[in-house]
Amino acid sequence: MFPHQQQLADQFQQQYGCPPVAIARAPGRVNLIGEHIDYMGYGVMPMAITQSCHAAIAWEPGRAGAQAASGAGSSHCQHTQQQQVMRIANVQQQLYPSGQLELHPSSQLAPDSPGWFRYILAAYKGCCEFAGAQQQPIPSSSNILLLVQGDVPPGGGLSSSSALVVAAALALLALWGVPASPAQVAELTCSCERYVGTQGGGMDQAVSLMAQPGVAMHVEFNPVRASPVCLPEGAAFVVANCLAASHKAETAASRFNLRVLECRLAGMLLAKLLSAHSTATGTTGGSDHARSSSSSSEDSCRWLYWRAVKVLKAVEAALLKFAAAQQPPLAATQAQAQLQWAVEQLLPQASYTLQQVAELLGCCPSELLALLPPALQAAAACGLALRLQQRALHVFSESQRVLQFAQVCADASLSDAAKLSQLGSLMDASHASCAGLYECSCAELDALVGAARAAGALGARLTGAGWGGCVVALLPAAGAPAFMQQVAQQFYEPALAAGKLAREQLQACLFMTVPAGGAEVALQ
Ligand code: ADP
Ligand code: NG1
Ligand code: MG
Repeated sequence: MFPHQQQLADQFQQQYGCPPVAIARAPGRVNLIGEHIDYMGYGVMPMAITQSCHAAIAWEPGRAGAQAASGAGSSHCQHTQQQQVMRIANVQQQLYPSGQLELHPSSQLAPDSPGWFRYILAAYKGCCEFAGAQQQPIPSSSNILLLVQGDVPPGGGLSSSSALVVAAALALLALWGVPASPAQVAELTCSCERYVGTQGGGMDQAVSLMAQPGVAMHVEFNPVRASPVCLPEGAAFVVANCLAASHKAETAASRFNLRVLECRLAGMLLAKLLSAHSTATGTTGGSDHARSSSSSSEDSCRWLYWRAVKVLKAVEAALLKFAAAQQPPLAATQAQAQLQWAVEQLLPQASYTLQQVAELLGCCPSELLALLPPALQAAAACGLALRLQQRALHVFSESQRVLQFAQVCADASLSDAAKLSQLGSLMDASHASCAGLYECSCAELDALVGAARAAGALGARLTGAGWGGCVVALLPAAGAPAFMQQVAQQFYEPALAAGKLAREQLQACLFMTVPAGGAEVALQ
């Protein structure tokens, strides 16, 4: 039995007058390093936290027993009688009002629905798609009852949203009796959370599902997988909330999606420019036309066709080849320096307009937009300056830092103290890159990172998407209590004195965390 399970079962009984069939628990996460690179195909290094979201579920009694609509060949639920609905309530009724959702895979949220229902609807749609693809029947003749309870701070960069989506999806699949592996649920919830708006990369859902207690997880993608990384003895991680909330999905044209767009366009442009360059110099071979007749050496560059580029990871190998082929040969031999050099050569402007990107790609803006999903089209429609070089430089360097972080953790020749110090430096460098190149920090986060370093952190950085939310700081375990006291005094006392924070909220804003286990489902 996991914490809150019995309590939630009792609350469910009280709310709906029947017991739940299943209760799912999905944890939030803190990302140690690897920010804004999952959606560009690169691995990241999060760990689960104990704060979780729980979803208790049952069929509503009193209607004919659930019948299996055939999901075979179709992901659509069938409705023979009345419209099937899901009745939804939250233990925190004041914050998250109750209501109901009409259940149909193509249903839209009614305008007066509570905002948090977007995540439940997304989970439902994702589960319908998954069951349909698996030719699994979706029972649809009874209404569904759902009760949610969660203690992951919302808008804090600790993935309260994905904890909710994962818990809801696990509960639904359990109710329907549709089997799915953690990796399958990770893929389906990553895709379906995009219905809410943000075009994320899958880190949050994957670690929530696949985390193991006591270790960080190196999460990689395509296909999604997670391997444990042992952290050095004596490492302590403290999470601190900067008190500015970061709600990434508020608008379709969010800051988050603008970053995804910038990275996607940087990848397309790098592929196009590399193709042009290689045609001229013969270094990588092939234009972006007539691929079907290409020779075998050109075959290896087939993915360079710019229209097909979705992630910067796909461009990295060609960039390295480009840098290595320059005359005179580069002095810097390190992959990271070569990458940086190549990006600076190929994307020299401080910023680009969509029109300029389209011109460089040899198409018109509308043709370019047509290649993007609607959420990225909406981001492009804002007409903001596109800082392609800076975003690409962040992604390439941050992905290297993730690998270095894993290498330091695994290096048996290093003492634990040396490991801690090197990990701290990598975390500091990550924050500098997020703040400078990626511009996803904010004044409050920078002040808190500063306060953490002044209080003895070996490294500190924003965690999650940024623009508010939390900082994660690395400390030698023995120093953690004094650190927390000093940060509380320096950062939170002024907020307490000004009445911006109640003393009982402090514990949720500043806490030490250890790697927790992943999601679980209890059938009642
Ligand atoms: P983050 O994932 O960083 O916490 P998001 O902006 O992505 O921030 O998600 C926060 C949103 O998730 C909230 O505004 C709310 O709609 C939803 N949410 C989070 N926790 C809960 C909860 N316990 N109950 C209901 N909705 C929740
Ligand atoms: P948070 O901070 O939990 O919203 C988001 C994305 C991640 C990742 C990080 C930045 C979603 C659901 N989550 O996390 O995939 O891109 O930002 O590293 O979109
Ligand atoms: Mg989120």
